[in-house]
Amino acid sequence: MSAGAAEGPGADTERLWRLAVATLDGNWEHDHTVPSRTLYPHQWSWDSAFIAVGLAHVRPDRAWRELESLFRAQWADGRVPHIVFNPRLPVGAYFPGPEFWASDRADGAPAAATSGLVQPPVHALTAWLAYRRAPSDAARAALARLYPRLVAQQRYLATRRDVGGGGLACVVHPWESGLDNSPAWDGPMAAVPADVAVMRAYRRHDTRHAPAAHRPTDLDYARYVAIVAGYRDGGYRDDDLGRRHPFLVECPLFNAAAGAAEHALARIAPLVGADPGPHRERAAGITEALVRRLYDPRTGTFRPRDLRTGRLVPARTVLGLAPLILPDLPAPQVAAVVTEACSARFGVARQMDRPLPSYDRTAPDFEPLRYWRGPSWMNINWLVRRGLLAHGRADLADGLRRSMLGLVAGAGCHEYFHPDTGAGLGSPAFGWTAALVLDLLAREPAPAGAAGGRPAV
Ligand code: 2M8
Repeated sequence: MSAGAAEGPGADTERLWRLAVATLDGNWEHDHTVPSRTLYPHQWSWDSAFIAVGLAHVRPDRAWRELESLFRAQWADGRVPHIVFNPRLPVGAYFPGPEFWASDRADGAPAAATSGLVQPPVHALTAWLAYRRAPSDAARAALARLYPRLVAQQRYLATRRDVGGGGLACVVHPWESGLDNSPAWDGPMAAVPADVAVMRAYRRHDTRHAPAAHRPTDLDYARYVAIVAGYRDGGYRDDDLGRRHPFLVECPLFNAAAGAAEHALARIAPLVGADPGPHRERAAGITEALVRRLYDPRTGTFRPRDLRTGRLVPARTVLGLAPLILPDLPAPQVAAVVTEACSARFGVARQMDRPLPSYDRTAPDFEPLRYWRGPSWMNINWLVRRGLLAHGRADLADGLRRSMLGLVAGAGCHEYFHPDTGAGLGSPAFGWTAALVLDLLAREPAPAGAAGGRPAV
């Protein structure tokens, strides 16, 4: 891994910049950016949010089109679907496709075919960052159009999804966490009956494009489709989830994103003539609930709570580092998260000169090649880096930034990376990797004549 390869302005910076812009351009699809032309050819919710951050540096108009096309598919209850299907693609372009989700049969679904699940609500944060990067009248108008939709997204999570009643939203499927096969979900998933019959009726699409050893297992998929089928058959209603739904988990990353969203909405509100006060109050409430419900003082870690058992899951995953993005995280929890991040589980020699893996490196079931069970991902590292900066740890944030750029310098804009060798894994030409590299690079002076009109910072 060439960790230092992208340091400072120069040929390598320019090469990375051009590669990232070309990747985003290549993945642009009429009103959104696909995460990957092969593995994920539709629009994904949190991918679009991260991608908007990168687009704001080079094609700000597209940043707003990206977010607005996603929020046009918002459901009447406020949920923002985790996939918006592109009707121009053939049946079978992705599994499970629109025929499986059958959103057209659900109350309150939009005209577009979508999934019925959500993903971490990072959108208000990234909309705010996109605006700050490229403020203009058009950007402010887009923000004004998005604001009520972002508020509705938060309201949905705070009301319909507070199944535990403790002030946190729960996820009803591992796909909602964004970290699909994280070891955090092994316990809660073991209780889900696998629908092998349903799986036999379909063909997995992902293993045609990536090695099976780098992806979730068939058993994982049988459970994924079983959970969706049950939720779908109940009309994607949330009213009695606690009684009938097999997977209900409060996730630290998901709720940290919801808290960061309220902080961002408090910044956006005055720009669009709204009151920031309620957002500040809700932000404080989420931080308090996260610490109360998901922080374990005995181990000094944040971990998901399985609402089926009432217990915190034992696995120590990178999900537990995400609360660092909350500017109001209390000092003892900040210190604990930084200690965990710098420990042998996630860091190296108390520094951040290697990208964070998605799972505890010292765990016996750490798998450096398999998706969210070990590999390093750009979006999570980007979030943690923001958290380090928010809490005055520029020293660690700089190391993390260098190592993230080193990954892309060495392997290109891959979906994920081997956490030790830096080898590129999953899909090449991956959207959020490209977008977040632009955001990391934008700190440097613009290389002369760089593609995409790189702004001076
Ligand atoms: C992965 O998830 C999808 C299902 O939503 C899949 O495995 O097919 C995850 O990495 C998720 O976080 C991401 O948003 C999505 C598209 O990049 O792919």
